[in-house]
Amino acid sequence: MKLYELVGRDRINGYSPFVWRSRLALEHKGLDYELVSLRFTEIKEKLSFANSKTVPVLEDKAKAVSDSWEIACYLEDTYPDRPPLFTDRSSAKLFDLQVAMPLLAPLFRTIVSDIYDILDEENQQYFRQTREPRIGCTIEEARDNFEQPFKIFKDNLWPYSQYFKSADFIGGATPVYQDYVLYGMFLWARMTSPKRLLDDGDPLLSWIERMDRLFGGLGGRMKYIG
Ligand SMILES: N[C@@H](CCC(=O)N[C@@H](CS)C(=O)NCC(=O)O)C(=O)O
Repeated sequence: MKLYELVGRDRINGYSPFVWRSRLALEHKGLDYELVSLRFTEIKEKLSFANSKTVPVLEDKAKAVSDSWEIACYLEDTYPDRPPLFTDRSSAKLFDLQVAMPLLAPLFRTIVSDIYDILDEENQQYFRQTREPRIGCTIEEARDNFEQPFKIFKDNLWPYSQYFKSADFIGGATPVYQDYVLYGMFLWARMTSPKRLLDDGDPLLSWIERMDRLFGGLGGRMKYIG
């Protein structure tokens, strides 16, 4: 099995929050996979076989699956004898959407200039061209004005901080796909940005430590790559 992922200047460390979801889902299922590293500017050409303009793409036997949600469903349906990713597929899908606008979007605005800094020159140019229209300002303006989106992000973390006061994982005693969705976002930020997102004592920090220890400490080994 091959998982296509996104790397920066170092060509080594995949940091995409969406790829992390798929990678952790593969780990959860105990499946073997090979990572194929791509930079932004390589995605279109290298993933044309899968008809995809984004990572992650999973290649399994003769099949290519694009989009992290589709990959999760594919793994669940194709490998039902492995540990289940979902306790309830519809609430997992709803969670996927609940993370998108309230958390991923303001966090992206918070760290967009840090992501820019971990890219090589050609990809910086591509990132600027594609992301500046999306955020409605320049990378430099975003760098200087990250406090407002950062506050939105932190405010929207409230239910999660509350929840982890009394639960180990979103799945309860063991992690489910939703844990990987949320944790993938924190890995993305940890790898691309030197900013500290959480205050001491936040129950989310203990959950992140538990997530860091899964799969032989895979996530825990991920550090800032800038
Ligand atoms: N909904 C997609 C989103 C994937 C996505 O946006 N991937 C980004 C990397 S984080 C990408 O490949 N972007 C390609 C580009 O901007 O050219 C999923 O969940 O897989």
